[in-house]
Amino acid sequence: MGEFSQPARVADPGEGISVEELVLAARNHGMPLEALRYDLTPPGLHYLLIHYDIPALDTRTWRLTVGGRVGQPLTLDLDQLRRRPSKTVRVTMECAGNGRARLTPRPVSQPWLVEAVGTAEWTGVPLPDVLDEAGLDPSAVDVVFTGADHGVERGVEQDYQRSLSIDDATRPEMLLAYEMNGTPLLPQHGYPLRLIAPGWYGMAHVKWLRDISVVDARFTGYQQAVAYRLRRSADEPGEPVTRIRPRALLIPPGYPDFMSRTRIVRPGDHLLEGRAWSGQAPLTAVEVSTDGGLTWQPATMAEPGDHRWAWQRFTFPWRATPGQHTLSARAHDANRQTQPAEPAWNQGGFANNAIQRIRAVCLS
Ligand SMILES: Nc1nc2c(c(=O)[nH]1)N[C@H]1C(S)=C(S)[C@@H](COP(=O)(O)O)O[C@H]1N2
Ligand SMILES: [Mo]
Repeated sequence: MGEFSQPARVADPGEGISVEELVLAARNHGMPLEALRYDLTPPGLHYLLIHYDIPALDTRTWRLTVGGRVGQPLTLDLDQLRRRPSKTVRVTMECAGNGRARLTPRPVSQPWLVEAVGTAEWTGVPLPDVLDEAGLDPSAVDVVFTGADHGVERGVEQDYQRSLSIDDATRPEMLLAYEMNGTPLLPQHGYPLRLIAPGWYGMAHVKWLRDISVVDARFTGYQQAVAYRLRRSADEPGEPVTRIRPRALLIPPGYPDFMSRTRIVRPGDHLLEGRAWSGQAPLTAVEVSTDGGLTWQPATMAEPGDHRWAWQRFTFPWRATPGQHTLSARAHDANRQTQPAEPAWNQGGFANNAIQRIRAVCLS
């Protein structure tokens, strides 16, 4: 693997956030944590991650092509997609780089803390229906999704492309979405069409989708084989980043200090509230700690209802006493996975689901 096909650079010891990282952070905003109070993230508060530029697509000329190892290649315009049977799925999406800026050493890329998350209702055509109509050839191995955006990453010029295996691509929840929360996709969220891969980290949900190609060998594009891998060093192939690890986040209680973001709370009873999710298995429990992780107690969780792929609200009554407090929550899922106190480091800074710590000062 050449020098330029390496994943992200790692910051030197003590190297602060650079102007390059600030340029990314100013384009790609997170969800303010107080927006955890909504089941559906209000428009504009959902996080954003855009590798290159937002393409300007005109639906008079835009088409989705479906080809490769299929019996019947398809070319579909937006009206043809909209006339098909549709489905709406509520999905919590999280960037695989969420938590990256807390790693030491820091992988140099979009410097997320914990806020690269949001929940929306996506409406569109089930992907398996479209693949079924095109007719998968017995030689089919992967399905490759290509966006209309184009750029250079670590010296490799590319269209944004990701793949799913045939088994993953034909799951019933996979969606070609043209609406977010009941209105056409906004330009920044992939207008006119994007893939929605419920349960997967954000990179799989290809925006500005223009082509679906079925291929007869494992796809080795940059975003699949180079970028989104869990590796300890730059010269190992690593494991692919796939589904979202369990995570719980609390709405920071009280009110913030402008610069330090320390929370100020009044003495007495508070109802702590947050949301928790896992893309790997249904949640089984959420616990809260108000003493910096020494002791944990179960939170009360709302039922998921029909929304297997969306976060779940939890609450925890807390009596604040004067002094300093560190508040945390952690999620457990049915795969017996939970969250670590300290992040497991990897080269790209992916899938860091270490437990959130909120500093609160209770004034007497
Ligand atoms: N075509 C294209 N699709 C893309 C991206 C991109 O840069 N180009 N970014 C991916 C990443 S890394 C994430 S986290 C999600 C973010 O989706 P959102 O901006 O709608 O929240 O989109 C994914 N889909
Ligand atoms: Mo991402």
